[in-house]
Amino acid sequence: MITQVPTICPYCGTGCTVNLIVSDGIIVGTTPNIRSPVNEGKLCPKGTYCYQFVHSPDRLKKPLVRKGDVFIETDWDTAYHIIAENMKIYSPEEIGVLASARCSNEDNYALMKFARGVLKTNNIDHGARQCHASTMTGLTLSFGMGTMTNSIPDIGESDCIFCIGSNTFEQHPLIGRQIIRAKADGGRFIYADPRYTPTAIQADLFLQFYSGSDVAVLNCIMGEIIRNGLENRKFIESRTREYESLKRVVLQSKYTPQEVSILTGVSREDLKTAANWIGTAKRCTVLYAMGLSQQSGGVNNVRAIANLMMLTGNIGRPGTGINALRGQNNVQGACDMGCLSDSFPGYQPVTDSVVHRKISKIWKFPDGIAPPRIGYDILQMFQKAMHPPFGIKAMVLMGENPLVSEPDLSTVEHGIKNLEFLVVSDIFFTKTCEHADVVLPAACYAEKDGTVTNTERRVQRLKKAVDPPGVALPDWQIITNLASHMGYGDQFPYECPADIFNEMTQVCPAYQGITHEKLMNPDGVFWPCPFDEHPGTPVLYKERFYHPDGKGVFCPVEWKPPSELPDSLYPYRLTSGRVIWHWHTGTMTRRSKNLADEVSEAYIEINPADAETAGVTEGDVVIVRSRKGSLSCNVKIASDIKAGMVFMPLLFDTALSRLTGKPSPESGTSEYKSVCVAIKPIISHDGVS
Ligand SMILES: Nc1nc2c(c(=O)[nH]1)N[C@H]1C(S)=C(S)[C@@H](COP(=O)(O)OP(=O)(O)OC[C@H]3O[C@@H](n4cnc5c(=O)[nH]c(N)nc54)[C@H](O)[C@@H]3O)O[C@H]1N2
Ligand SMILES: Nc1nc2c(c(=O)[nH]1)N[C@H]1C(S)=C(S)[C@@H](COP(=O)(O)OP(=O)(O)OC[C@H]3O[C@@H](n4cnc5c(=O)[nH]c(N)nc54)[C@H](O)[C@@H]3O)O[C@H]1N2
Ligand code: SF4
Ligand SMILES: [Mo]
Repeated sequence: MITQVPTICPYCGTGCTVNLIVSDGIIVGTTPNIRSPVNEGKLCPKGTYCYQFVHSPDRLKKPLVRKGDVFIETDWDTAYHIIAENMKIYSPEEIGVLASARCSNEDNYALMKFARGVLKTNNIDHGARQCHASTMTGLTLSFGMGTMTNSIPDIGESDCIFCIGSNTFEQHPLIGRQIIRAKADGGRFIYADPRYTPTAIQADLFLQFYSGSDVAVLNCIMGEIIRNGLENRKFIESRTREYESLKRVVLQSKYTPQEVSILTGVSREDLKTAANWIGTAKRCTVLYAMGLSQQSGGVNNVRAIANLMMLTGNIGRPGTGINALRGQNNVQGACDMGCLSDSFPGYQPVTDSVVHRKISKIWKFPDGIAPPRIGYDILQMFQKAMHPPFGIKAMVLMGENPLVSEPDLSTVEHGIKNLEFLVVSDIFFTKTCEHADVVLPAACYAEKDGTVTNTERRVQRLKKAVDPPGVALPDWQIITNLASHMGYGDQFPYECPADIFNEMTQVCPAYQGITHEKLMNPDGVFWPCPFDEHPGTPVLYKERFYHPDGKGVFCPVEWKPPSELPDSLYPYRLTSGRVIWHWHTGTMTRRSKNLADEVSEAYIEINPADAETAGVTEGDVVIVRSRKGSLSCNVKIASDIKAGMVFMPLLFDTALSRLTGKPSPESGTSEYKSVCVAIKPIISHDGVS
């Protein structure tokens, strides 16, 4: 029998609905869902082929335990017993937990409660730290909250889209479609990026600048808007504070188009045109992603964007706003669920005694929960693991592959090797699993029910299409069973994801009015949805910001050079990112034939002139060396990249993160987008070394 199960694509934060076509318990294909307001009957290649890894023969099927240097298969009870016995050995300060932007809200809520209630620790975090942490910090300072302000369909309503540091057409293709919609209605599209990406092809105005010069460009645009009287005085007066301080900074002579043009490589005319288009638009919207946030000055970049949109009054209406495009399918949800070292669900601070009391009362742990003290974030956990005997000694990881994706890899490697006990739950045996003591087989997206929250804060339902392989279980169920083994069955009475969701809505005010039943509607529900009759909130800040006085706060920022600048030893600026065909550490896309056929090896993209200087040609194998480490890969010559810059995708086990350095102290995010490197040929494409 053939059935069609509509569920949510497991890749990016766009959250498209994909119909999985199931024949006799096997997914044989997909069709795009026509009813979804997000993708309206379209899918990108990853969505189209998102079924191909599900039945891969090397899915994890049974729990594995380490015996010396080998893993042996075991049953669930033995695995739970080993974990429970080991967890008893360590104090709460010695345990770290990583949740997952790849897992459902229910999986993440269960793990968060397990960390705080069973293990009594706030040492819980996840990969969002390397992603939009700068956004959360920056936008919270400006607006009081750190999320995307508007909806995806809303972007198509804009008459000027300013996209900076987001390669939307490759990384959020179905959001890219909204840019085409806006353009078809006469909207203008400004694109700012160091590379001429597939997104740049659509631009009406392309600002190609050196990475790390965003604040200079943004301050220059704001200065021009003010000099030409295009600021929105009414909005500034009625909705914001601290405007005079912004004015003082952006009107300095160092931010005039003439000066900024020299610094960034963008022409004076183009800077002026950008200011004019943004300043005169009726509805201007910003799209941004890792190009802004993955820099040591990421928080300042985000504040500058917030300043620009308040200056022009482009907040709180359809077609306007700041659309900080979330990356992973459920990174928004994992943050909302409180998988952060400093907050309970709904960004309620762990240090707030009223919240602490309220949640303790709902959870009813007889021996209390983690004290109201901020825990370690993901990188602190690995750093602490490097310093036995006082640091982190045991970790539980769900759906994270830090040995490929974390920055400053030598610290992470060292930390993981030092751990006395490591549990990893994944759908495949990853590089990180190699260091585990227990590996748990998880059900993937297509094998479980639950909910996920996409980049627009739209909560949608995941629907089970097929059974998991072997004895694999959904993560929420693994955690529930483990909690029972550890004596907390009463606190984890869940029989299905809806039980968890219902409890979560009592703990998380922004989700309070959402139910699994309401989510039967294919439109989903946007949070905040604080009570039953509430329709949800697609557009934030219509009347007030989330600061207690309701005002948005201008936070002027000065441009600072990136933490490293090229010199004669390391002459190129390396930026890393993604390509449309693959997903991060590649565990899923490299097992999808149609995607792997497109790109199957790591490479470095280099401008033809730089290639000549470096003495390399297409297909050569080169050593790429930074101040932190080195790796080897193939050369791809590309005129799309600015001279002086090189690009690598992060999807292969080349451990690109060997090259990247320490994270920013403000947000914990690393400078992935600008690392200085040297390039040396080792084997030319004709085999001569
Ligand atoms: N196909 C695919 N899609 C994905 C992912 C994937 O792995 N594969 N991952 C998802 C995730 S988790 C995320 S976070 C998003 C990321 O989505 P994006 O942020 O769109 O992707 P990136 O390739 O990391 O970087 C975006 C752009 O930043 C530019 N850039 C580099 N340096 C600078 C700079 O200094 N300033 C500016 N303004 N731009 C700069 C790069 O040239 C690049 O074009 O993608 C999501 N979507
Ligand atoms: N150099 C460089 N490094 C980067 C970046 C960059 O731009 N440059 N970007 C950073 C960013 S933005 C991000 S978001 C991170 C991503 O880094 P990660 O989150 O570590 O990478 P992923 O490959 O998305 O996968 C996490 C793991 O989840 C597993 N998984 C998938 N579904 C499930 C499930 O249902 N249950 C369980 N238990 N496991 C599951 C996958 O098999 C995979 O092993 O990488 C960061 N690292
Ligand atoms: S745009 Fe994102 S959510 Fe939509 S199909 Fe592509 S990868 Fe999946
Ligand atoms: Mo991300």
